[in-house]
Amino acid sequence: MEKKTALIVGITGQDGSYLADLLLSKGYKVHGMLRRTSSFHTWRLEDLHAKYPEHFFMHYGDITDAPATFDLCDRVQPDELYNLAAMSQVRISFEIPKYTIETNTIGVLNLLEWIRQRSPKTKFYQASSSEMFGVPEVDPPFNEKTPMRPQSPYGISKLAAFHLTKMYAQGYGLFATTGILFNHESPRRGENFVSKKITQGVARIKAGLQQKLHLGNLEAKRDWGWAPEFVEAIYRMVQHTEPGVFVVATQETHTVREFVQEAFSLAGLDWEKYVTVDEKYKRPREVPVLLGDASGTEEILGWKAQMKFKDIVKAMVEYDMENIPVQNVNFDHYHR
Ligand code: NAP
Ligand code: G4F
Repeated sequence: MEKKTALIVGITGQDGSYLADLLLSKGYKVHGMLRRTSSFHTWRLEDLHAKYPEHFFMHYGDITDAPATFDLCDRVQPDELYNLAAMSQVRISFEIPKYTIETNTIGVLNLLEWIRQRSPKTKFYQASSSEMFGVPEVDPPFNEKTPMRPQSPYGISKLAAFHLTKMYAQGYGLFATTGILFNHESPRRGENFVSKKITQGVARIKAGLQQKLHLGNLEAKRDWGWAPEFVEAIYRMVQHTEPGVFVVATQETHTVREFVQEAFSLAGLDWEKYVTVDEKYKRPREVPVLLGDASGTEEILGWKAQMKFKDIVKAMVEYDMENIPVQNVNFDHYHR
């Protein structure tokens, strides 16, 4: 049988890199879009060129650049197009709201338009987010039917893209599917998300390279899962017979404080000696609690989260203690 071709937009990020691993292991030809940056940032994909020289290809592009995006998609002709690209940091979205909406909403529209105009058979996946729920008028857990009330430019940009994806599926009969993923972490997590900031901070403090870890709201609760498992759920959505909306969550929630306590205790450190709360890491609007109900996804796709909170923290702390970051993770001091 002819091998399938996938285009992953956002391949250099946490999820994109795990999805590339997964699809390549299944025999896919995988193409990825790479943004031009002044420094190399392909560390998550390091060995893929060597491991899969005939199956792995990278191309420069940017989803906000419609002509270049159309040209790339025309050349690749993907059977499956996975959009994982985003300005994905919620706090920063308050500082660069226009850029956030251009990337997270208009960028998605560019991809959907390419499919509608040029390749209606291409299956499309859009990375939606539990941040879209924001502060709904109902208690958690949140599922596919929960009315959404996003609290950040990021959440709003993702909600617009979510509706566009559904509209293109329903209005034009495209296979445009979307997962509402709750937070998911791994050693490949971006450095300015709270989990990685904590585990890198622990590693540096233990090694004597850093004295303090400055954090924002310790009381926020998140439903934290394991990224490689969540990427498996994405794959199953695209293989399903029809497009839909799928919540992906562990169905457990923990505070940032619990994450901190667990990470420091794994390193034999008393967190209260090192962690300080700094107002500048708080957000103009917070989402105080996220907890998902993924029963619909379990029923339809047979997917259920396996990795538990404590095991996720442990895997991240162990990785960072073995790979001690050179840079101080409090580098985002310039936040106003
Ligand atoms: P991530 O690590 O921040 O990766 C984002 C990716 O998007 C990177 O490859 C980035 O490229 C790329 N990108 C950003 N702007 C772009 C543009 N204009 N054109 C092309 N590529 C662009 O995010 P992640 O954690 O893997 O998450 C993947 C997706 O799922 C994102 O859409 C995120 O919003 C969504 N999501 C994530 C979570 C989570 O907990 N991780 C939960 C729900 C939804 P550079 O490397 O060049 O920056
Ligand atoms: O790790 P975070 O920055 O993740 P957040 O805002 O929940 O967003 C992540 O999950 C979303 C899914 O719900 C994704 F769509 C999104 O792309 C991203 O992956 O913050 C988690 C919590 C927040 O309540 C934040 O206020 O941690 C709190 N926090 C406390 N101190 C901090 C810090 N967050 C960051 N980034 N840095 C801090 O110093």
